[in-house]
Amino acid sequence: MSESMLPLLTTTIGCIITALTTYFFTHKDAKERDRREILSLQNHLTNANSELNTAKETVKKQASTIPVLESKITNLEKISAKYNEVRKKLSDSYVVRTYELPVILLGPREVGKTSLMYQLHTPWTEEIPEPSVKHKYCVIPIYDHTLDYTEPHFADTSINAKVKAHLNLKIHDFPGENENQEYIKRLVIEETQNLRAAANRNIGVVLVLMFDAQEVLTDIKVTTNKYYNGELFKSLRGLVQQGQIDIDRIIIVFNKYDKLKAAMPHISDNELLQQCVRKYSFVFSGLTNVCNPEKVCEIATIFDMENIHINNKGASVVKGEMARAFVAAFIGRAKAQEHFSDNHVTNYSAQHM
Ligand SMILES: Nc1nc2c(ncn2[C@@H]2O[C@H](COP(=O)(O)OP(=O)(O)OP(=O)(O)O)[C@@H](O)[C@H]2O)c(=O)[nH]1
Ligand SMILES: [Mg+2]
Repeated sequence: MSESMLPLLTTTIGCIITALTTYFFTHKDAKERDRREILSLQNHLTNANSELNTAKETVKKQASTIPVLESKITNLEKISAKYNEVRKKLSDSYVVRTYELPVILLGPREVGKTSLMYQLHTPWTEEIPEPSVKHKYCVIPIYDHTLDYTEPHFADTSINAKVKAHLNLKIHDFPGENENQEYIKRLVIEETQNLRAAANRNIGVVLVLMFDAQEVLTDIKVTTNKYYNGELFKSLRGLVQQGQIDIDRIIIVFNKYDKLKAAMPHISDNELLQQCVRKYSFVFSGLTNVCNPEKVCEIATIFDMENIHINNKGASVVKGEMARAFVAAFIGRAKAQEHFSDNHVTNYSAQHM
């Protein structure tokens, strides 16, 4: 080899070494990258396998709950069908509202207050009432009526049901002594408040003023005078004016008419009734402004329990007079009139008011 070829050879060998070195290092980097990539892929594969296993587990578990869920759905469908049935029945049923009209029987001893209560409450009884010793009351149904509006049903307030009103009389009976009048006064105030709260209609308490018609034949008894000049009657007008009580009807009852008629058989019933009214005019003049005179009526009655089968008069008429205005507040005046006619009473006593 000539000397001139030596640099060429050296250069050539240098190039080869450089190429080999470059190849060696480049190849080494690629291998490292591949190794890292393989490691990363292995990690991904492990994670994916683990996720797959978890998913398989979940699917397995869920598959086992499907029959339970299906059975639950079936049960819920049954309950839903039942609930719909109950809803239908509830909406076809009624909400019952009970309204009570307070009626206060007033009068001195032995005029027949308890006898009237018996005739309204237990007309079949032959028991002779004992003189009363304390306040008693009884409830008498008079009319049932379906109102023309609906109310939420108490069993499910999302359902509206028709309202059936049960109308009752609540009849209060007291011993005929004056010392009961303070209590009666408080009761009338309380009953007025109850009535205003419950019925929300223009209704007031009914007072029944009872007399022993035999007194027409004699002087009025001291006890009768004392009773009707008592505390209650003095304060009635004031209570009405203060708005503490509402009086809707005053029924004047001349009881023991059998005794009066037996003593004056030739005088007409109407004339006897007017004699009674005149006899007690001092009571009626004291009732001015207690209640509208048109709402006052009188009737002669016989409530003798001893001879109830052959000798009784007026209990059902008195009941009708107690009930009419109350029932009218729910079904209207004309309809109430059909059920409780007012042809059997007069109102002569209003002339003295
Ligand atoms: N003959 C007759 N007797 C009657 C009549 N009404 C009631 N009596 C009798 O009169 C008496 C008194 O009747 P009660 O009903 O107890 O009178 P009351 O007003 O409740 O009397 P007290 O409870 O004492 O305040 C009883 O013996 C009754 O049988 C009637 O119309 N005619
Ligand atoms: Mg009594």
